[in-house]
Amino acid sequence: MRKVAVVMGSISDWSTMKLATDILDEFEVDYDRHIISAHRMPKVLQKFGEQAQENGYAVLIAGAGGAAHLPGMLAANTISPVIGVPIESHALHGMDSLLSIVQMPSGVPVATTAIGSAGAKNAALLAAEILALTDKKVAEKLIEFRQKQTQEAIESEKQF
Ligand code: RP5
Repeated sequence: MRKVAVVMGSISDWSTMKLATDILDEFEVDYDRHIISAHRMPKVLQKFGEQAQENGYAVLIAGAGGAAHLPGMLAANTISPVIGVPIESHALHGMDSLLSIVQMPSGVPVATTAIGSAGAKNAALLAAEILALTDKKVAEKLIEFRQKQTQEAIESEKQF
């Protein structure tokens, strides 16, 4: 079973990460949601990462804010691809989250998206694109999604 894990560091990340699960729902991609704080639940995090492959997770989406260790530490514990979503923090508007997720040293990659809502949505789309490499149904839905988006952009000109 190939599915996606949507992991976040805190329940306070959910309003952003829900935008990712909304897209996974739209693409009928199977996923599980988890709250795993890197600094409050380090042992749970390690076990989750180590068991990600045997639990059938083809891709992990990890959203975290502030000193956002979660995506990097998950990536350190699995060879499944990890997509990091920088949550928009209050103090530094997500720049802290972005820099701490994107600046992974060589050897353990995290595919980092934009800060906040665009990043959460794109993380789900990227996960769908990875699944689409071997799942024709998801590939077809992605093509439809792109066509609809293009059409909406074309139509928007008429609203001037
Ligand atoms: C991070 O700290 C979480 O990902 C969250 O974005 C941030 C604040 O967490 P809370 O203090 O709201 O639980 O671990």
